[in-house]
Order: sequence, then C-alpha cells, then structure tokens
Amino acid sequence: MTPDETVPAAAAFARALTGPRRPRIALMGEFSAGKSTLANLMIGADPLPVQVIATQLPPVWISHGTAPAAIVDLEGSEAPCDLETLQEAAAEDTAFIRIQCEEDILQMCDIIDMPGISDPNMPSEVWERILPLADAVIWCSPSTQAWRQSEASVWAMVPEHVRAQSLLLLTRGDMLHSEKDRRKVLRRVQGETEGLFRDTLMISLTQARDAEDDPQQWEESGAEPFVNAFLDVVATVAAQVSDEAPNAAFDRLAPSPEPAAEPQETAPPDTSDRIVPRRPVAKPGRARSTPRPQPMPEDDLSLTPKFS
Ligand SMILES: Nc1nc2c(ncn2[C@@H]2O[C@H](COP(=O)(O)OP(=O)(O)OP(=O)(O)O)[C@@H](O)[C@H]2O)c(=O)[nH]1
Ligand SMILES: [Mg+2]
Repeated sequence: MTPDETVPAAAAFARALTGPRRPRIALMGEFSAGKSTLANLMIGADPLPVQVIATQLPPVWISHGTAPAAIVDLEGSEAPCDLETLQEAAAEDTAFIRIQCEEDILQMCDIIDMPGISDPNMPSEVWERILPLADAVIWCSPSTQAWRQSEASVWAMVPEHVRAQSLLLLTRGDMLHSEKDRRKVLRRVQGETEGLFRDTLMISLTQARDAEDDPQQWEESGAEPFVNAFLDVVATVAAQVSDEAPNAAFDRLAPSPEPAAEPQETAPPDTSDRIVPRRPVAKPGRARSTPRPQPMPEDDLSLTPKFS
C-alpha cells in the first residue's frame, strides 16, 4: 500500500478539507485499543462514543471550529449528521465524519479517530483512503497484548515519513499487575519496534481520564510523558506543513482536472499564544507521594494541548 494506491479517484473527498492546514494526527490501532478514549482525553469535550464493543464508525475528523457535524462522502459532498446517530453512517460511502469543537488542542492540530484496523465489520479501505492525509499517527496497542503481528503488518505499509513522526502508545497499562510488568512489556515492545516509531510510551487512559484534579494520579497514569511526546510531534509536523494548502494532499495524490477553486484561507496554525494543557492542578494541602522527577517542561514549549 502506497499513498498513490490507497487514494485513487475517490480522493475527491479531500476537497472538503478547508480552513487552516494544521498537523493531522491519526489515532489508529486494533478495535477497542482505546483510540476514542484517547481522542476524548485529548480534546476534553467527549465528542466521541467510547464503547466496550467495537463502535464501527468511519474515520471521525475533529478540527477547530463551530461548523455542525457532517458526513463527508467520497465525492466531498457534505450532509448534516446527528452525533446521536453517528452509528448510522454507512462506512463504505463515507470518507469521514467531520466534527468541529472549539477546544484549545484543536488550534494546534486536527485529530482523526480511525476505525480499528482489523475490525471484521469495517473494510480496510475505509481507513486506508484517509491514511495518506495524516501527517503522524498515534498507534494505540493494549499493553496486555501489545504489538501483534496484525499491527506490525499494517504499520509496515505506512509511509516512512509518517512513521518517523508517530508514537506507539501502549494503552491499558493499568491492566498489568505491577510496575515491573509494565517495564517488562514496554521494554519488549520497544525492542520489537525499534526504528519504527519516534517513541513508545505506556499509559492508562482511564486513569488519566479520571485524574481530574489529582496530579499524582495523572502522573501515575503515564499521561505526562505522552503529552510531552505528543507536543514534540505536533511542533515538528507544524513546522513542515504550515505552508501547505488545506487540500495539498489531494493535489499531490490525485491532481484535479478542474479549474482552480477560489483561494482558501491558508493561515498557519496560530502558535503565538501558548495553549496550556489542562493538566490536573494540585489542590492546596494535597500531599504528593513521590517528587516529580523533573520540572514541567511545557514552560519551554510554544504549543501545548489539553489533557486533564
Ligand atoms: N482499563 C482500561 N480500559 C481502557 C483503557 N483505554 C480504553 N479502555 C476501555 O476500552 C474500551 C474501548 O475503548 P475505545 O476508546 O472505545 O476503543 P477504540 O479503539 O476507540 O475502539 P473502536 O473504535 O471500537 O475500534 C472502553 O470501554 C474504554 O473505557 C485503559 O487505558 N485502561
Ligand atoms: Mg473508537
């Protein structure tokens, strides 16, 4: 699978991409790996259904704005979409579901919540045709059965420049019995994926989600190193793509014979004001059981997402 093979004429849907060209971060992995839980954690507004069973949604493209939710079909036509009935979107005819929110993190990047890679009810074309539009991937893999052959096979088909900016996130760290087990799994997977990701980290998404104003629980969840790694990815990708038109990937992959459209707004993401992660804030008098190993590094960053 190369980008040229995965985005044939159907890439007409990329015409629906308007607005500032922000880094596009795709959340991928097997079904139920925690992709939507991660998206909700990052965005903070819980726009996505999180379910025990596979949710079987087409890709959900979340960006900054106030436009109502829409289903974008393979031709790039949009139809209004009721978030309550998202499940009804027919994946085969849908390029993606577009959701906009005004959460801070979305001023830095778009987030694309992908369907599970080997969901028997979801043809792989549904996510394959969106993948070439992603700049980086956060690959979610449950710690209890991390990095299966099926995941490695798909990852081998992802373009090298995307892999170089991508993170492997071992979710469900809380399901392992001890810190020793967590370190062991992390080491094993790091060994097996050497050179395939920019970084590999472990997290408990549920613990991070439930941390609220408890910095200790946030830290124990593994969310803090992930936030910092994620910020680095976004900053690197932003520097690479800020000059690109919103649908440049479409032009690159499937040049349009039609006359040039009206110029689009192509202002790069606004990185002048700091967007500070909504990390938990220690309440006065709350004791920390362990000292933070190093100073909070976000003070040095011009970009930072929500997560709290
Ligand atoms: N204990 C624990 N449960 C988790 C964690 N991450 C996700 N879950 C649970 O796993 C289930 C599936 O999570 P989702 O976020 O819906 O997974 P998904 O990858 O979006 O699933 P599909 O969209 O169906 O492919 C939910 O019940 C989550 O609460 C974690 O780190 N720890
Ligand atoms: Mg999901």
